[in-house]
Amino acid sequence: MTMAADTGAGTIEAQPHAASDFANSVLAGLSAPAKSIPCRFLYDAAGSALFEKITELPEYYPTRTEMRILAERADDIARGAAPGNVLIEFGSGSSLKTELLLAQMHELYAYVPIDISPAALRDARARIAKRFPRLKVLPLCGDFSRPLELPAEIAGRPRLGFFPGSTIGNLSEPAAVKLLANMAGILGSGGRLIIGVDLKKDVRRLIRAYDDADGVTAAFNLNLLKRANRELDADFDVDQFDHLATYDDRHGRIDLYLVSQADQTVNVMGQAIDFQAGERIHTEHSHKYDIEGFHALGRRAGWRPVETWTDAEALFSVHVLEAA
Ligand code: SAH
Ligand code: AVI
Repeated sequence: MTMAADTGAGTIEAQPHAASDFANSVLAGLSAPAKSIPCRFLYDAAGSALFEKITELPEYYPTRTEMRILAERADDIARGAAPGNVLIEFGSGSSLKTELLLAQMHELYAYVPIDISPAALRDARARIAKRFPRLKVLPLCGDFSRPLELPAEIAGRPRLGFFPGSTIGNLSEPAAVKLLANMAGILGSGGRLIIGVDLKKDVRRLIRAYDDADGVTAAFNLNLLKRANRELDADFDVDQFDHLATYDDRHGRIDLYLVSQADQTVNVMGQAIDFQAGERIHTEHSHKYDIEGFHALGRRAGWRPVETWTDAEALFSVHVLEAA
């Protein structure tokens, strides 16, 4: 269960079970025949900071393209937020995109950013509170894929959801349908969700976005092993692993891996894990959709597409969905 971590100016801490979730997930994921670590663990304080650097890379088109679409459509989007509504954002990170909407959404009752990264929430809250001093900001630190305990203060208030960044693409299709269906439950019948979705495109362009020339995405991926060393008493030699981004045409997704450069044994919490040279740890899916495919996904989760906007190059899409 996700706990209300903060009301206003209080502290924002990781959930009590976050440490054991990381330990259990790494041990289970590295003991399986095909090794993997869930991508939600990419976002400790260092990972969140590296993600912000990714968003500024010339190769990483999604952030600036979505920002442009949101800036152009902010008036239309804001019309869906009546005075007294609550804006709930899933995987809010820096909340930079949200500022574009908040500037046009007057008299919201509250803004509830939900994120697994306490560091990202702390920075975002400070900035939002400074720019919008009259807005009630109620951050929630936790995993949006698990049951959420929303702040009691927003009970009974109409809600609007915001899920930008194509974070939906980081979930497998069944998990994405489940999450979207949960969001429909949270936002209520007739509730609306504004969601950003990355689109299928030239594979070379996609690969470049996930394997940039400066190695920032590599550092973001490898930080997972550094985090295990910091938090799980592991002894990964990070120089003995390489970042790899591939495109899986059948599933329409980028896959990130960490590839062992040698036969080696790593200790994690006293458990020895063997790697063969060339063996991979899967660390992230990033699904790319076409408009129809995403609408079909939304419908399976109980959502009706209301509006869809893309940029001139059709790199990225922003949708307004309504809970059926
Ligand atoms: N919305 C921002 C950030 C996207 S990065 C943007 O569009 O730029 C993805 C964000 O989702 C990160 O801040 C990460 O910490 C958060 N996140 C990833 N998995 C999560 C999970 N399972 N539960 C809650 N937050 C999660
Ligand atoms: C947050 N998420 C949508 C990013 C993506 O594009 O899949 C995470 C990321 N991974 C590597 N670069 C960016």
